[in-house]
Amino acid sequence: MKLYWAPKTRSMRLVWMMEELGQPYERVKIDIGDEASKANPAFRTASPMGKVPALEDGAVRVWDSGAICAYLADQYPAKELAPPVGDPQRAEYLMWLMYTNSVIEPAMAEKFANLKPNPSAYGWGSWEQMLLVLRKGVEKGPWVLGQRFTAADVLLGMSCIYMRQFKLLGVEPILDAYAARCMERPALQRAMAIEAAG
Ligand SMILES: N[C@@H](CCC(=O)N[C@@H](CS)C(=O)NCC(=O)O)C(=O)O
Repeated sequence: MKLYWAPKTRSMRLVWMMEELGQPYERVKIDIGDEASKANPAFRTASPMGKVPALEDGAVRVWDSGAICAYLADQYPAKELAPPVGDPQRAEYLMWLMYTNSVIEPAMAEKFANLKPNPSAYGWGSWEQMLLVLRKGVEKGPWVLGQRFTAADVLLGMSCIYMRQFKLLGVEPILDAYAARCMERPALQRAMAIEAAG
């Protein structure tokens, strides 16, 4: 497998995911500030928008951190990073797997842009609604599905870590405790070392 990535980007989700999977893979660094680097044809086949992360796996080309996490978790069922089809927790897993890219990220954009909240019209609800639902989801723990750590935690955990780093959060003991549990995972620690090494 080949992962197109760049440090300090959403690629971190996939570096963590790869470390959880423990499968051999190659990282190909893309300089997202450099059009020539982004023009790499193999990269653009995997990522038509020129965004990282993107993945090559045999004949498969896939981009978007949520889609890649979903793909990998299903592709390597032995790693138990997704409840399989037919499992009673599958639907809840899918809902949380989508939550980062379909709710948290647009809500973060609302916050950054200081948009007037319009929760019944905006698909992500609002920044406040997003936090309320996320807190309820991770409160009991240790993971969003309870005892089972899944790819959904990779996406949600990175979101909690980044929202804190971006100084978007006030006092958030539940989200901070969840992020701290994520930070204890050896796979995330390895991913952070990889990112720090650039
Ligand atoms: N929905 C995508 C967003 C990816 C994305 O926007 N990546 C940014 C870096 S964090 C990027 O590659 N930007 C470069 C560009 O758009 O030119 C995902 O979650 O993977």
